[in-house]
Amino acid sequence: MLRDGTFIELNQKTFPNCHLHRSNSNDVARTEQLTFICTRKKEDAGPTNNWMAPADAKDKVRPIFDGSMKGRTMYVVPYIMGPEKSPYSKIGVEITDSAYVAASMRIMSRMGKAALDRLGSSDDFVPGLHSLGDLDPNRRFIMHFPEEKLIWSVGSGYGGNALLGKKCFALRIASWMARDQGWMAEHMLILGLEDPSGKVTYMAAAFPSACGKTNLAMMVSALESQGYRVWTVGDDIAWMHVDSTGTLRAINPEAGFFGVAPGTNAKTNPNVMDATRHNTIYTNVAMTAQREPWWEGIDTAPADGMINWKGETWTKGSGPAAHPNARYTVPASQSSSISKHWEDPEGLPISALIFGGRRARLAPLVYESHNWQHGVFVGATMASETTAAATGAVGVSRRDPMAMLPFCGYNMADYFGHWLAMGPKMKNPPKIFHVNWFRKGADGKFLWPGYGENVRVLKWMLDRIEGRVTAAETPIGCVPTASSLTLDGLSISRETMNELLSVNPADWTAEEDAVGAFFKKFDGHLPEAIGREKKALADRLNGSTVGVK
Ligand code: O2Y
Ligand code: MN
Repeated sequence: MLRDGTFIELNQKTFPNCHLHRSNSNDVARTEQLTFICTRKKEDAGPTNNWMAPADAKDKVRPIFDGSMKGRTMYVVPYIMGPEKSPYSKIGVEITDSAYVAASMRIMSRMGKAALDRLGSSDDFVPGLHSLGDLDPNRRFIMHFPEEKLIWSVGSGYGGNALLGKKCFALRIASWMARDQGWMAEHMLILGLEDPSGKVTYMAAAFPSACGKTNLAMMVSALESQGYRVWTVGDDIAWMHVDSTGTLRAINPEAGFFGVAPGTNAKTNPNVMDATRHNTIYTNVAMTAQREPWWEGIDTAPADGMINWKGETWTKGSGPAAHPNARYTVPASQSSSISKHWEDPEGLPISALIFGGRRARLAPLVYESHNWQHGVFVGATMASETTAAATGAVGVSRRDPMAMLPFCGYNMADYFGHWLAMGPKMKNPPKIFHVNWFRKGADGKFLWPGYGENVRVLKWMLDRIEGRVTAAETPIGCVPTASSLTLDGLSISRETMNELLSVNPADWTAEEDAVGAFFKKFDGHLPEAIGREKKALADRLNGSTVGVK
């Protein structure tokens, strides 16, 4: 890769075994519009997925694959998604003509001999065929065939389009398998919150892309001096099973972090800044004159002599030096926040599920759902406002149930039904919360400091789980009472806290109209329980009953 320019060597003194890869400038992010779920019946893919019939999809893509690897090296990449010894792990085999993809898969999964040894002579694996093709966006397709557990991807060498273990297998194909087999494949980070006694409580959290999942999973707690510490288990995907005792247990199917670099610094994620000092592949970042990686929002100022992500000399005013979707790929084991239990074969017991989004005006800092069914409704009605980096349009609210809109491999209404069916299988279902770190005041500034201070909200959840604090009932769920959030050491006024926790029934009634319009897409498929929860919320908003629990 160094010889043919696929990799550029970074400063080996300050960044040992770190390399820079520059992707084609038309191939810089996963492409939802070119991603298809190919099922025999269109309704099995549902109204939120692009659909193609399997035979049509293969006829369309086969000619693009034809001869595409000629003259290239073909890599056969057997890999395990999940810890090597876990009964919940699954095997994939990716065939690719990209050395960068093979090297990245080695960081992101347990790849090679471990996978072959586990597979033995079994044919129980998910095959994935990948070729860079000619990188023409008009000849780029990411095809999923969940009925035969097969992935075909051509025309892109980037991220989720090309590292087939990640979004394609661990979410789209796995969500289909999970529905059939009675488990859950979710777009969730997994973290452990340690309390002063040393007890660790595990939580899984779903946020749409660009809401800071990796930063939350790797957080340095602002309450560390009080004995509260956050341990990382995973930053993007959780596979969860109900064990024989009725406990929901989660494994992280991945072995590394494929995180977004811009905005990452010693304040937003000190753990990953340390972790990425060695053995890291950087993609589409800029490079300083000292051959060190650089991006917008890093701790150092831009300097003359930098090379931008396209390999051109960067000058002030010439645009961003790093691509906004520039990435680091780093082994999870390199983070000092990694939990000593992150590879436990049986997975970790989950006590809380958290949904979240970026809502400037609407959602309070945190609220708790009434029960599992209500929590599923909270997840199904999630939405997040777009950032400039993602779409170019700022502040447009996009509905993203359970943060799975781009990743659910089947009809999303049936997915809600699957969530509803999972609750009764659990002896003590996790409490379900919703958070919003991004609420803004009238001056347009964020009301909550975020980052390491978010541990205060996690601590409130822990106190709720343990039955130690009260909550005030609102029409949407329960919010913290004035004294139940630990705010010592934080300079935030009572008025700001009131604003952060306020629930405005008029705003929520308008939100319910938007939810209704979204649900209309699902016609006859929407589970009745979701409709009942919607009606109950409307009634509560009309009556606006408030109390203390
Ligand atoms: O643009 C890409 O290919 C990466 S998108 C991504 C990467 C890591 C974790 N999550 C995401 C996502 O979009 O949710
Ligand atoms: Mn993700």
